Amino acid sequence: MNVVTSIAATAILGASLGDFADFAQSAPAIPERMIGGRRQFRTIWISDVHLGTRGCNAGMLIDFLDHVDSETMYLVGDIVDGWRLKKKLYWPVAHNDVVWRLLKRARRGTRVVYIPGNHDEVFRQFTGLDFGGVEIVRQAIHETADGRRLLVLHGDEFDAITLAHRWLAHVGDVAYHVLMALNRGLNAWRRLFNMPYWSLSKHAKAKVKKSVEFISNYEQVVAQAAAHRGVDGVVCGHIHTAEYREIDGTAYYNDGDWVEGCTALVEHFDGRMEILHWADEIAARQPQADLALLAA
Ligand SMILES: [Mn+2]
Repeated sequence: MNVVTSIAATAILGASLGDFADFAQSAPAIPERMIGGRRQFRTIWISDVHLGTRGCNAGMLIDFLDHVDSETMYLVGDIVDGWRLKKKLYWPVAHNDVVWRLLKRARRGTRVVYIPGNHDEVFRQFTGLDFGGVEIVRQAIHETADGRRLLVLHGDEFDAITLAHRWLAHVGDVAYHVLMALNRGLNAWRRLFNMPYWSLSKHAKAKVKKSVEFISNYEQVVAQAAAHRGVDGVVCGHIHTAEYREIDGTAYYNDGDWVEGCTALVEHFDGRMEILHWADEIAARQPQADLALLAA
């Protein structure tokens, strides 16, 4: 095991790998809400959580995990940010609590499939293994309730094709973290005034023509690769842009991220797919609370 792996593993487990199974039996710092009565789905896909970075909206993800349940859950990569952890260890209790909840689901009988991405590629060396009931694979084929076959992968596999120059990726990475810092500042300010979470970078990205071109190009490349594999569609993450599009007869799904958009992809029991925008779900709860207060 190399240094990065052991740092990441220690950070996640707060102990040695041998204690992995015991971790889910411990108590989370933030107690679980709504263990019964959660919204049930056949499948849930989340990715790009980036645990170990300040950009991660762990609180919102904890709220999501406490309100939903599924038969199968795919963790579609970049769950932990190994690149950032390597530079400086940032691991608040909420990040531990996310890992705790994921392991607890596996213990309670959800099939949890973890597909490491490029930021948590240190876990790719554990492909084929099972960590506390979590299967680690490089990609998966998911069959929907209505019989469609979907290729599930993180999506960094297509960077070589979609990014013409590697240095551009690095400039993008720096610009991205500046934008994320602005996003945090803005939302701390908005919270002060009781305004709901608003993603600055999501709106900035939609405005920048180059970024729009990159995203649509990426979606095309991924859908073409899926068509080539003979599947009906593809589920990926990586570019932090939740989407559902039909591209030349191939379904392209992106489950988004928990840094900017705070989204998940879900499959209902009839095979119908939906993107859940969790900031909107939380905001929609607010008026009800206010009404209850008025009624009291
Ligand atoms: Mn990625």
